[in-house]
Amino acid sequence: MSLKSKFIGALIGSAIGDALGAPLEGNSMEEVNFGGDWKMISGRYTDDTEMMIGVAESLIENRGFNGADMAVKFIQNYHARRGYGPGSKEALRRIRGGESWEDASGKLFGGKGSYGNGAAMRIAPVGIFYYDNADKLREIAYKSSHVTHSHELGKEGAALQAFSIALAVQGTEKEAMLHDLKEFVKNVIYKEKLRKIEALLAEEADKKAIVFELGNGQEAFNSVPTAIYSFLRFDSFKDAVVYAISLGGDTDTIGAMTGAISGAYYGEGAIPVEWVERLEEGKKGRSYIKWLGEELYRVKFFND
Ligand code: AR6
Ligand code: MG
Repeated sequence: MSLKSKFIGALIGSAIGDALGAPLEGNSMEEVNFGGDWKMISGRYTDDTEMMIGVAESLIENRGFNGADMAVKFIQNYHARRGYGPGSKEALRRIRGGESWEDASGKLFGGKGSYGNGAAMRIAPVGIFYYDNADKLREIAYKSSHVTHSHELGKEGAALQAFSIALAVQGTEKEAMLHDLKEFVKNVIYKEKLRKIEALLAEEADKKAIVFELGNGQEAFNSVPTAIYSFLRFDSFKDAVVYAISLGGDTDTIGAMTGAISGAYYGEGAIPVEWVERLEEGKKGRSYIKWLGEELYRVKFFND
């Protein structure tokens, strides 16, 4: 499968998971009770995709990372109705008010910074653009997180999600992926979650156990591991994303993360057409998101 199809698959996959999960956000696992075929209800994406678009635009325009510009992209693209987390909203408000992108995020949550999943949910462009350089990927994952999320756990969650996408682009065998992720990750909370993923895969655990052990919440450490698990457990884009959303909780974001890894692994062609066709179109809709994937590919390999 072509690398280009993987680049596009990661971005479209992320948006699809977001739009599929969005109408169910905040429902418990029991409430997300679905039967038969999974339908995309409105096709509208949320803040996850709006911010992912900003990350991609900034990487393309700057041929790499530029924090001040990335902050500007987030602010320009911002629509309150997309449902931003309170931390991200506050960081962007501060930057718009004149604080530097280096300083703003550190003021949140009593000076601890956010460990919400908002940095990891938008990281797909970093995962594909730096898929062949783990050190650079970590550096840019941390820096791009820092615009809104300065807590170590928020940054490490974004780096872990980005590296999962990178391994998926590389076509790493699923059996080898957990090993590589464990080697990569630095924080003990994530190390422990990866150990749990391994144990849960071995025992084909039920959904209750997954939610209990891995989480389905708005914190990066309660969502990134769940997305990795959902990807690893199934053999198709569709099954992985439907499963991730069926766990309830932060469905749009865990859907987006699972969709990004799965899209990078299986490629654009593996994403159900009926979902892609339902994804919103318009100025920054599905055609634009696909174009961003093509541009990231062009900038990376042809540098023009
Ligand atoms: N201390 C306590 N709670 C925290 C901390 C902290 N240091 N950091 C985060 N939280 P936020 P996001 C909790 O607000 O990550 C949207 O629906 C706190 O409850 O930075 O950008 C997206 O689609 C906080 O409100 O937002 C995502 O699903 C929450 O984590 C979701 O929101 C999220 O952190 C996350 O967006
Ligand atoms: Mg959202």
